[in-house]
Amino acid sequence: MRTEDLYKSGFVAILGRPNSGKSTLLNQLVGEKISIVSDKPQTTRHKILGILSQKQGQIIFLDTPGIHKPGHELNKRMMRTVYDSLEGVDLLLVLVDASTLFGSGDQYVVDFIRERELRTILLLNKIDVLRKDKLLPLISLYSQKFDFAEIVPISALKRDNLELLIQLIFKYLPEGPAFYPEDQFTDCHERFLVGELVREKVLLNTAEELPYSTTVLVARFEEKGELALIHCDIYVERDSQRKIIIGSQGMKLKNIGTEARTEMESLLGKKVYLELFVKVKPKWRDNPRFLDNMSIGFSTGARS
Ligand SMILES: Nc1nc2c(ncn2[C@@H]2O[C@H](COP(=O)(O)OP(=O)(O)OP(=O)(O)O)[C@@H](O)[C@H]2O)c(=O)[nH]1
Ligand SMILES: [Mg+2]
Repeated sequence: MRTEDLYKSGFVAILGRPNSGKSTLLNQLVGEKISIVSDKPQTTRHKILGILSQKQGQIIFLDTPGIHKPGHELNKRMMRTVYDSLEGVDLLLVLVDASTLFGSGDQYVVDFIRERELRTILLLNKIDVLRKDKLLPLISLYSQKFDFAEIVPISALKRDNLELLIQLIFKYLPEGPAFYPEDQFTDCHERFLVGELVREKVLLNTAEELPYSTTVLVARFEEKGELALIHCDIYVERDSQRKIIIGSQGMKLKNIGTEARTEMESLLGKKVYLELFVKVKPKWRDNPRFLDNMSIGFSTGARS
């Protein structure tokens, strides 16, 4: 039997700086919206699993928080999640935002992967917004820094080169069984995913420090036939932030609610009655019990 005829499977972690496009890539590879995406760094706080089942085999992707120097306890836990995600993986995908200049944050990522002894594919992402003449110098810069198994320019957003990437990943995966049923695309609970959708809509509707200071707890998730009753508490650190999220005459919160509800309805395939409350919890980012409650720092969002 030829090696390309074998059924292959394995775990593939997606790593990189915040905002490099990891969650966009996970969603595009799996073909489902699993991991939330925003233009604000440090959007992903958990390990998020996405499963791609094809005729050749099954790839289990792990989206991770962006690699950054941690300040708050929240960030330390996010980085712990990155380390935990590497355990037992067969392959690493390291994403860089090729549309920005190489800087100290990128060097930090290179040093991070140098310390691991894992086979790594480098993905130069966002080539849709990159001048063509910038690509070759970047490839040569990175190839001097680390012995990557492959270097592939992609656009996660436009799906450029993603089919090629999937074939390359299969090339490096071992023969093995399917770890999940073929129709399953994540192990995250719906309860976790709806909370993330609310957080995504808050991120997309706010700026500056708010995205970092916001978190969401799903207080109620009840399915009654064709209806889902969902109640989420949005937590911020200061009353001024609470006012920003609510907005003038409650308009911003209403908008956040409408956007989140629409996506929840397509996720759950039923009507959603959504209630949102905004609460103040000073310094929650350094509160271990509160972080435990949100399963931040545990190995998977599936726990929520
Ligand atoms: N132009 C362009 N934008 C992209 C591409 N991939 C991702 N983006 C944008 O980059 C921003 C960050 O994307 P995410 O997928 O949230 O990035 P991330 O690496 O998961 O970020 P963190 O979770 O914060 O670590 C979003 O605004 C995406 O739309 C791409 O290929 N091209
Ligand atoms: Mg992300």
